[in-house]
Amino acid sequence: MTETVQTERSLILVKPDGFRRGLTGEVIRRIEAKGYTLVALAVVTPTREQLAAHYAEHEGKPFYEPLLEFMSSGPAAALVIEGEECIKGFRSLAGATKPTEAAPGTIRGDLGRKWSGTVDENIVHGSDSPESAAREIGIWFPGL
Ligand code: RTP
Ligand code: MG
Repeated sequence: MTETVQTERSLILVKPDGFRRGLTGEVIRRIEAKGYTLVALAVVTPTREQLAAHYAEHEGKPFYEPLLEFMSSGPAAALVIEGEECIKGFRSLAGATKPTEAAPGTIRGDLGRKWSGTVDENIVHGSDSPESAAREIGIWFPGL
């Protein structure tokens, strides 16, 4: 049986730690090298409202407030990418949530480490499902 390969979109953030460290270009290089297309790209200073919407699933968890503080600590880059199964594919490029557990070869494994604080500063975010992608694209690129 042949499998249908989905062309889909994903919302990517180069988080404030990655942006601050000048890693935006490296993240984009890896996305393009994988064969995904850039559909939208912006430098954003996340507002509390955007972050509360983006991370609504984590409200009430112990790391929620530190996470919002970290995510509003400076500018970030927001991207919409497109490609076959790019949601799952980008999360493979990103690696495991904790930089210390992410495999070498991944963005977090190659470039992330423990800097400070209570949340994992892990350079990138990528949508985890088509539903999340549609919701998150609406938060960062309304009208796209
Ligand atoms: P993301 O949503 O940012 O792409 O990351 P993820 O799916 O790999 O991880 P998730 O469980 O959704 O958590 C969101 C972000 O919160 C921070 N976090 N820190 N215990 C901790 O220190 C902790 N747990 C979560 C990370 O920045 C994580 O990416
Ligand atoms: Mg997540």
